[in-house]
Amino acid sequence: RQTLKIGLIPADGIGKEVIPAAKEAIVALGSDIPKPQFIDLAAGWETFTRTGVALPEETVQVLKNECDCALFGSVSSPSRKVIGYSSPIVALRKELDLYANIRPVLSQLTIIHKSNVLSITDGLFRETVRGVPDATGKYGDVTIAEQLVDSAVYRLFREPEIFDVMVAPNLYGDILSDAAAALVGSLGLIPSVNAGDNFVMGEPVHGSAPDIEGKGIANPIASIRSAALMLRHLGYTKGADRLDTAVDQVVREGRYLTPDLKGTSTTREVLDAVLGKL
Ligand code: NAD
Ligand code: K
Ligand code: MN
Repeated sequence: RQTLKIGLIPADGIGKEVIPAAKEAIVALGSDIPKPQFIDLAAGWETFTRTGVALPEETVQVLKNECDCALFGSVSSPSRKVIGYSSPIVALRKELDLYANIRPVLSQLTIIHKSNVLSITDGLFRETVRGVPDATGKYGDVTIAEQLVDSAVYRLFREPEIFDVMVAPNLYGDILSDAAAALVGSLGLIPSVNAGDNFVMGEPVHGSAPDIEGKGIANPIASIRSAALMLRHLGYTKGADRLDTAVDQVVREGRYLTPDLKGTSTTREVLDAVLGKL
């Protein structure tokens, strides 16, 4: 591959601030990845108010036919029912067959040394996960355990080290991953990828953060890490490692942190610190 075509869908709110930051970090990787070519694509609440559709057909077609991968920011979905509106991120996951949303929550402190899989007892979901391993309850060196969702939140806060990997249906995973983000310091740190067999889309776990929108203080790290996850998924390990290492160094040094991590730096300053490490 000579070029890497990356669809950029910042969507709403701080998505417009953190996705451009991730773009700069990708550009800084130079020859460690194929030459990136970015394609700006529309989606979200603002797009809906402007055009009447939250996910324009053009966005879907360009992603399907022209892009190797994509980065999605965050949508400001209204809490009330708005006729004609439905969440574009949910629609995109369906359109691109991105059946898994993978959300690694790492803390600089916990050493992971054993694999557990949490399965919520949701009938089909549970049985499907249970159906994967052999009769010994093992799959390779993965041991499968179960925990009900309410007590899972309780145990996640009391003894987070007992969990290595949690698999859960959308709603439970969504709640547990925001809770896990609090444990490690901030939602602004946590990346995800929406992955299928044919496409991958990086996306910070957080939303459009209307409370800090436009202030230039959104933490760009979740988006930079989402770019790293996306690159790793495509096999560009060196580029992904460089992004992760640069971010780790900046967080560990603690000199340039946004207010969600009790720092006083701006998005730009944190990004510049990361670019400096790259
Ligand atoms: P949120 O994730 O936007 O914000 C929760 C809190 O975390 C806020 O205090 C916010 O300031 C803080 N925060 C989040 N990201 C941050 C960052 N990068 N840097 C610093 N602080 C950060 O959740 P919310 O307030 O419940 O939702 C706001 C909007 O986002 C809603 O319209 C919701 O529908 C939407 N949303 C979209 C997605 C998505 O696009 N997949 C995900 C979650 C929420
Ligand atoms: K998001
Ligand atoms: Mn969420």
